[in-house]
Amino acid sequence: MPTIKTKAAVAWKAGEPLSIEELDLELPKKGEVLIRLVATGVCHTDAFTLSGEDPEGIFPAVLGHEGAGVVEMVGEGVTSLEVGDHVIPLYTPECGECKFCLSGKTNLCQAIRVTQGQGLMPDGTTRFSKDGQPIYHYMGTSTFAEKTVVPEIAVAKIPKEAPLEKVCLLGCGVTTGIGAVLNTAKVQAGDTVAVFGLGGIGLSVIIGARIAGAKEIIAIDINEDKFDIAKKLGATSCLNPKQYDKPIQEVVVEHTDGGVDFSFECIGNVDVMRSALECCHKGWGESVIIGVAGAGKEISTRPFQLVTGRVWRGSAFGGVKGRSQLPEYVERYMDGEFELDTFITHTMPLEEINEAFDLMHAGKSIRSVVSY
Ligand code: NAD
Ligand code: DAO
Ligand code: ZN
Ligand code: ZN
Repeated sequence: MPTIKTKAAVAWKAGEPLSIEELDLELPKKGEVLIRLVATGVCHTDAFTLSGEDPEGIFPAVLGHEGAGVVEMVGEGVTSLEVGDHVIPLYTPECGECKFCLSGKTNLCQAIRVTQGQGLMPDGTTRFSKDGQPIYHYMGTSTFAEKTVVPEIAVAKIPKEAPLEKVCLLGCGVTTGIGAVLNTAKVQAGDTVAVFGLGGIGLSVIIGARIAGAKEIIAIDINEDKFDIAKKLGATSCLNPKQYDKPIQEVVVEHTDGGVDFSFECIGNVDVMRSALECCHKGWGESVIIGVAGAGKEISTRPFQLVTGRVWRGSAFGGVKGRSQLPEYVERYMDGEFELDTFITHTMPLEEINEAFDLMHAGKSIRSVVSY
């Protein structure tokens, strides 16, 4: 099989820093495309998998799922993409044909779910290798590499005018947050919203809530350094749970005359998920779980919280169907409906990608963007 070389950051083992390697990359097979990445964001989910907490984590792998780039080659039978197209790889594909895609109820296409979860391309093999050893794919995207191969159904074509070094953030974080508000929760003008966790996801929820016309947006984090950005993006008040001697849900309920219309958990902490549910208004308040909790974690609350009208739901990639709906998010960004610059607190070459993880763990970054 013909191969090319690509530089990539390899996660050899859980808990170890990534290692920059030159890998062999097999050219795209039937229904696949080769993408030259221009930029990739580093999301908490990459750190989660690298930590070993992800039950689906497979090593060695090329992580990364928040990228943007240019199509360099198409495999046999690819009809919807051509060389030179500007694209965002999708960890939530859209085949348009499976039961899930046809349901009109979800963005969770299942066409390649099994192999993607195993770190493999749909034919059950990897395209990356090092000295003959297979290196696994991650979330079907593997954007921590100069070049990657992805299935055609996992690629969104976007306008060529879009700045790839910024719209890469629409490959995960920003779309996830805005979409959770507009698609999953369907927040309406005049609603009240509480956002738990002010990383890339939570700040994007704030943007979504502002776009929806929420009258009150309560931003909650234990790191007060996040509050300035939260206010700049539209938060009307900021709370640090550590500053109170009672549960934060009680503080929010008192502050909002009975609770918020919608809350969003953007951390992955099951105790905070409970707070997020319980700060919702009796009778109608809805809480959306976005954060991904560690292996084996479970959520709990008193069932009476649900009996009395609160609703718990979840959201993946903001409920957005990548191929048909992500281009619209790129256009909304280009039209100035929201900005991305505030999110990009750090940029670096691939060689310095471990710094991106350090900054995230230290609470010093919103998004680090690796430029190729
Ligand atoms: P991040 O690390 O940048 O931000 C998390 C924020 O939570 C930080 O500001 C941190 O200070 C805050 N925090 C931590 N513990 C807290 C607590 N007890 N109370 C209040 N605030 C607390 O992470 P991110 O990239 O924004 O991702 C957030 C979560 O969303 C992660 O779990 C990630 O895996 C998940 N995620 C989910 C989806 C999806 O589609 N559902 C997509 C992307 C990311
Ligand atoms: O269809 O069963 C499935 C899995 C879909 C993957 C959705 C992942 C969303 C949460 C992970 C965070 C993404 C960065
Ligand atoms: Zn992500
Ligand atoms: Zn499908």
